[in-house]
Amino acid sequence: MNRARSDSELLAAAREVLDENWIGRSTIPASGLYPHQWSWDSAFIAIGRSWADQGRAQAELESLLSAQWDDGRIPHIVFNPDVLPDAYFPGSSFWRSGELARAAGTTETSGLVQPPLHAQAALEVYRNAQDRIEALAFLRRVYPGLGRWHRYLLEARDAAGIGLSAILHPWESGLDNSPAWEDALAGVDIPDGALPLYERRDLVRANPADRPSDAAYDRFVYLADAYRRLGYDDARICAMSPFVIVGPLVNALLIWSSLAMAEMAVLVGDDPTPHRRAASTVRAAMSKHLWDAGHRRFYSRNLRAGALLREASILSFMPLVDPQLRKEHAQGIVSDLEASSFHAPEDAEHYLVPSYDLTSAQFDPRRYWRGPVWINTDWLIWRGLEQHGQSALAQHVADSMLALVRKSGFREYFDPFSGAGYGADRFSWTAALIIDVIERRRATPG
Ligand code: 2M8
Repeated sequence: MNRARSDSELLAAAREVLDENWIGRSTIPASGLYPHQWSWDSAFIAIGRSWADQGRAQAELESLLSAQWDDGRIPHIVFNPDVLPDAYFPGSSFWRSGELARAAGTTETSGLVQPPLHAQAALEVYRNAQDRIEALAFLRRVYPGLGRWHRYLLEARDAAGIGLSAILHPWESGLDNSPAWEDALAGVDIPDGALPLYERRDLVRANPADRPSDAAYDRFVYLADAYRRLGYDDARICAMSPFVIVGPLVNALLIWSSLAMAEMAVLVGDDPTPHRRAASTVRAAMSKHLWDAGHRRFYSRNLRAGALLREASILSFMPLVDPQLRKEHAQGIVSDLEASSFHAPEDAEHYLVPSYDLTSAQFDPRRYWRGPVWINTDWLIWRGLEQHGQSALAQHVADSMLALVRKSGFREYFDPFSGAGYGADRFSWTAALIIDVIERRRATPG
């Protein structure tokens, strides 16, 4: 049980979680369930750390970039050589990155990617830095790798040549088990004998009621294995895979991060124009291919089926992180956030923002990405709402984040009605983003 804590106590407790999860060069998401470095977790963690620990914030992003592949991809997992090989499945022996010429040096990694928050994180590390001279040197070090990362996403991952970056696996979405992928996964037939033998490690370390089903996991493993068999060749997998999706989270973060790249370009003496142009291209493509004017919502598009995946998930709200999002689009998102599908009645206990439609039969208050509140998606919505002048709703979301952590601790995710905490405990991005909420509110009292 957590007693009500002041902001200062919460800050100290959050920093303790991050320091406990520090493994000498980066921070693991949580001990037990996630004992390696995860890509977008590190971006969130660097932002949280930047307020009081510039050194570790920089190291977090630089250690991730040191595992970047020659083709520019930043792998979604960088394996920690100090834990046992079976500590997490799929481990390094599944991905076999070391056998590929394009994989980084001796560091073992996965071959998938995760949503591109990294450039925005690097810029925030610079902005919050205590030592500005060192921070500028840091930007000069990371800028070229981040530029290669964006080129990879904008070129190798533009599967349909429409200016949008595709994901090739639900693990690449960051919202792995979301019902948003259900339709597309239903189209994945596993031929007899094609599924490698495997043993789930997550069920040993977490409550099975919180985790993806076995049927979903089989598809996750089959798709990852197929990608590896093709040598992580994007052109081939984009042409052959049954799971090729362009969505609003990855592409909105690509816009936000491209605008961050433009700011960094000015700071390091490079030309910002290509980054601004990239942001505009992706924004126009999102408007054309992902916006559903009837529902006034952004959806993911299944490129294989050539259709929108009309699922009411939290993914639809992510374009708010684009500061230049069209007014009409921002208004559509705000009305959705205020409607009963994502906002329980004010008079009963509730927390914002559930990861899936509260009124849907598929809503589940505790299963991984199928309903619970997650602090990282809340944080993205909070920052997005602030950018679009929606301060009352933004404050409501930030209050929910703080209330959840005060009630249940730094958990991985939370029940949107009772606020009960589920999944891993002492979870890094929850701690990091709570630090950002408290520090930003202190820096800009309103
Ligand atoms: C979850 O994903 C991993 C696979 O990458 C898993 O389920 O084992 C997701 O919540 C993902 O967004 C997150 O980055 C990762 C580590 O926190 O866990």
